[in-house]
Amino acid sequence: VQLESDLRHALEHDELQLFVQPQWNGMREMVGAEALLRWHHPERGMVSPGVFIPVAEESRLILPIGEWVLRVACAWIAQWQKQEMTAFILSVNVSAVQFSQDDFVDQVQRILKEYNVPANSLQLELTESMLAHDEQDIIAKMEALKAIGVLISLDDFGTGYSSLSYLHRLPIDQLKIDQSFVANIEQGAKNASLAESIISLGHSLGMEVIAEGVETDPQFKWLNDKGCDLFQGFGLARPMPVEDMLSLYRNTV
Ligand code: G
Ligand code: G
Ligand code: MN
Ligand code: NA
Repeated sequence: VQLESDLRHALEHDELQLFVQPQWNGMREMVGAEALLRWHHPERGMVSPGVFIPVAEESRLILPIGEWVLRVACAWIAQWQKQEMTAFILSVNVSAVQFSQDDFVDQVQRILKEYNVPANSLQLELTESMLAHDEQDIIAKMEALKAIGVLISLDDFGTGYSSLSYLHRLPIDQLKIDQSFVANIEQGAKNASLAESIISLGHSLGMEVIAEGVETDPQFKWLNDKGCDLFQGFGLARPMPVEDMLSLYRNTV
């Protein structure tokens, strides 16, 4: 309860910050980033989203927080469009609580318009676990988002239970291999064959595949050799303030 009222205060007093973690292609070019929330609590210090997102979801504070995240994201994209970063894609995590709102798609469309941002520069990360809920509603919302032109990534992929026939019917642009499948991959761990299967599955469904939690060069190389399209992880770059990412971007292109 304390955390909840602190979180309400945080939202109103700019204690929330949006970090970004770069995403790279096989030629190690930075082609996008994932936006990740950070909370600088005045007493507790840095509170992880793993801790406060569940609190935000339970209290529904995730709704104003999620809207704030979308606005910050679109404001950045609008800047980048003027700075020769027109192909750069920013991915934003969407909570199941947000996505289940009747006006979610309208909200996204309204914010894109407000910031005059091309829809295909914004990617929404939905988790595989969200797919377990109202199938018709999910399909309808994803199709409405696709009609606007927004990209859809399926986060934490491989940890849920989506059936192939269901996946096939969803307009998903990208599968994000959960980091648990990437750990020790280069040592031929059991998860290596799973990661390889996810890459083939994604490609056979016409989807792009990104690996998260890439911590070492051998992991990057292994995944790249298997045809994985994009890479994200501490071994390439940690989540950082947006200014730092822009410096890194300018130094690497
Ligand atoms: O950044 P970190 O790895 O600590 O993130 C932990 C969890 O918090 C991840 O599951 C991530 O998806 C989630 N998360 C981070 N930022 C956001 C956000 O802006 N919105 C939502 N809904 N979840 C987020
Ligand atoms: O659930 P989601 O995929 O949105 O969570 C992303 C989380 O993964 C972020 O909290 C981010 O800090 C974390 N993360 C990003 N790269 C790595 C990595 O290479 N290793 C580990 N252990 N975590 C990572
Ligand atoms: Mn994510
Ligand atoms: Na994930």
